[in-house]
Parts: sequence; C-alpha cells; structure tokens
Amino acid sequence: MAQLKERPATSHSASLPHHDLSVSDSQMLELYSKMVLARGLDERLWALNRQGKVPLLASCQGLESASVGNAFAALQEGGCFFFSYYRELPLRLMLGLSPLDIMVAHYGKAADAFNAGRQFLFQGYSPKHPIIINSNVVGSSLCHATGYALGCKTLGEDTVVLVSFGDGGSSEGEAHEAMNFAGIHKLPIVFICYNNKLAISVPQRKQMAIDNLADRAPGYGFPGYSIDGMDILSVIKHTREAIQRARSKDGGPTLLEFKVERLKPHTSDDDDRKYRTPEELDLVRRRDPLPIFRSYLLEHGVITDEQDRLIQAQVKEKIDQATEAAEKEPWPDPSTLLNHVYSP
Ligand SMILES: Cc1ncc(C[n+]2csc(CCOP(=O)(O)OP(=O)(O)O)c2C)c(N)n1
Repeated sequence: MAQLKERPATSHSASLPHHDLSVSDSQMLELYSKMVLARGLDERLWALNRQGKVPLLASCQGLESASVGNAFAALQEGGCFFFSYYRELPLRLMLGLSPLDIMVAHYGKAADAFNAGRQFLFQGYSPKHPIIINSNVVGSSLCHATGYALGCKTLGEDTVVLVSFGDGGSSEGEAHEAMNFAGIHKLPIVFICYNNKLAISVPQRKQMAIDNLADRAPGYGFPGYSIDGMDILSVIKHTREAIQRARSKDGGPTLLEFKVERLKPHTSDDDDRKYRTPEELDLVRRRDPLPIFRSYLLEHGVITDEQDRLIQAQVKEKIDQATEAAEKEPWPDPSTLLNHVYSP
C-alpha cells in the first residue's frame, strides 16, 4: 500500500490555528483520516443494510468532527472513561476499535467484542476499551456515568468520566437528576450533548424552550458551552479545558453542547423524508463536517488534493478488507444464547 508522506513544516506554520492549540500537522491528518474512515464505514454499512446483511444502523454522519475532536482531546489528557451513546462510531475508532470490530458488531457475528453478536450495537463492555455503552434507554446513561464518577472520586482515582448523549436524551428527567447531583458533589465528569436538533422526528423547539442546551449548566452550578461541532479546533479546546477542570482540586462538571447535524435518517429503519423538507436537508448537507475540515486542511497547506486521494484510497482498501473478513466470521452458536443472561 502506498504510504502517506508527511509534508515538511511550512514557514507560516507557527501561525496556523491548530498550532496555537499544540496540534501538529500530522495529528490533523490523522484526525482527518479517522473522520474519512468513520464516514466510509458508515456509508458501507448503509449499503450492507440495504442488501439485508446488516440489520440496523444508527448513522454517525454529521458528528464526525465533534466526536473525533472530543476523543482526541480526551486521549491527549489521558485517564478518561467513556459512557458513550449509539451514534459515536468515530469515538470508538479513536479508542482503538478496528474497522473489523465495527463490521462484526453490525453483522452480529460472534467475534463482536462488546456483546458477542447479541445486539444492540456495541451495547455492553469490552475490557480492552475504556468505554461502556450500557443502554439504549435515552438519558439513562447520565445517571450511570455520574455514579461511576462518584465512585472514582470516593476511591481517590484520577479518572475523568465523559458521558455523551443527544438533545433527546437531555430532555429526560434522569439527565437533570444526574447533572444536579454531579454539580452538588463536584464530580469529575464532562457532560457532552451532541445536539442535532432532533429526537427521531421531534424537533428541538418541541423538547425545550431554549436555543442553547448549554444554558442549563449554571442552574446545576457548573459552566456550560455551546460549541459548533464542525469546528474541530473549538471542540478540542473545550473538551481539553473541561477535562482539566474535572481533574482540578475545586473543579467539577462541565456541560459541552456540540451543535451538529444529522445527515441521515435517525436509523436505517427510519425515513426522514416524512418530517424533513428537501430544503432543510439541503441546508443540513451544507454543514457536512468532512468538506469543512478538508477545506481547512487544503487552505492551510496541511494536505494536497493528491494526499487526500491517497487517504480516500487507503480507507476504501481497509473497509473492503474488513467487510470481506467480517463476512467470513462465524455467527454466534445458538447453544450460547443464554450466556451472560442473568435473572434474580
Ligand atoms: C426513554 C426512551 N424513550 C424513547 C426511546 C426511543 N428512542 C430511541 S432513540 C430516540 C431519539 C433520541 O434522540 P437524541 O437523544 O437527540 O439522539 P439522536 O438519536 O438524535 O442522536 C428515541 C426517542 C428510548 N430509546 N428511550
């Protein structure tokens, strides 16, 4: 496979916005490659779903830059534990899951590291990865994550918990209980809302009377920031600061609201043409994070068109290999159906 050559530092490099955040050109290329990989996997999974091979898909298209940037900051800071929701495929790639891991989980094959092909996607825990995806009951993970953060603080551990959810999740009672409790006890937790302005078909204006979810944070006694999720540098900056705050002596929680778009229907079972106009979808597509990030890289001389084509080709090859390998993986043995099922 052809190798991507790093470009030599340019004379203007000291003044580039990502350098001001101590993010190097090669790190920016890695982040871009991960975003392209996440998008490519998502597109392949849609095709496999339409072929009847992959039963269900909750698309990540539209939140790639927010999820990748957020994970990058957390990995740089270190010592973070994640309670993430179903849509965060880019985070899972950043945490070390391979394209094959992603594929076998979607196929429901036995090699699925999180729940051995039981579905729902990635629900469960793989000891290899610092991440729990505990439930599809929206909003519930905030309480679980807050309990985990309380445990970390009580045991004197240095861990910071990052919990992600959607605007719909934030409309549940549990979200308020969790944030209120975390504020009282100054827990080491970062609440991350991916606000795509829809809970399936219910628009934000029917879920809450405010424009910015982050405005709730002062009511819980901690800061909140509303951030353009397409601005990866702003995402990195705010996540970094929130983790540092969580870890500092008199710190505590932060609420980060990443404004993102949902470029696809809610899941592969949904048809968003029933509740979104073509004009709205057109506007949403204009905020696609991939072209926005690519333009930044081209404009600042971090990437050339040729390098971009190479990245796209490498990603396609990885996805082809993962798809082929996943097809060959065995299905779960029916005799193991009741493994890991407990009843009181
Ligand atoms: C308590 C609860 N109510 C309803 C559902 C059905 N449901 C599944 S996903 C979803 C929308 C969630 O929207 P949001 O939290 O904004 O996340 P998004 O899918 O938009 O990223 C709903 C209502 C659920 N899973 N749990």
